[in-house]
Amino acid sequence: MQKEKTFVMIKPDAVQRGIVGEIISRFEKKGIKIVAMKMLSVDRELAEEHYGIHKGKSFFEPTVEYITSSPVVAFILEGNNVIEMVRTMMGKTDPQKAGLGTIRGDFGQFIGRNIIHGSDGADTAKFEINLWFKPEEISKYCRIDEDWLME
Ligand code: IDP
Ligand code: MG
Repeated sequence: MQKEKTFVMIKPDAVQRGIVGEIISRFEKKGIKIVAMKMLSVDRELAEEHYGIHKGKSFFEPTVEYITSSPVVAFILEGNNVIEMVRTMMGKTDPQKAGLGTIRGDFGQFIGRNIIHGSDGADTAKFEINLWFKPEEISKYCRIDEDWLME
């Protein structure tokens, strides 16, 4: 398994509903390492770049408005196969279809208020990490449980 980084964003609805800690806690308990984290109010330019791949689709404009409506918490997670692992932990895009036990399945009800974003592949992760973070905002360290997570 390859060590990789992924970009995750806790969306405005989850910040407003006070479940940031619970969501981050799930990643921590899974043994996934946080290597960068910040709260920020997203401007239109950043939101449009982030969702650029969806430009022209019906949900593009509402999604840009959603993401810019109130602060988000953005972070970078690092670990083995972490891109896929985080997508699995998030669940399907539509919280109604996401399984119970997933973040979207447990905390969301509507596709337009789906709690969290996570990069969907290696290229997207690279693009999004670059878009949201400067290199000096990313920490390098070992967690004390690392030896006990791996076989
Ligand atoms: P993903 O976040 O699971 O990767 P995408 O298809 O890449 O899903 O869509 C990006 C985001 O756009 C979704 O997380 C959601 O916030 C929003 N979105 C996608 N499809 C719809 C829709 O049909 N209605 C409203 N919002 C949508
Ligand atoms: Mg996506």
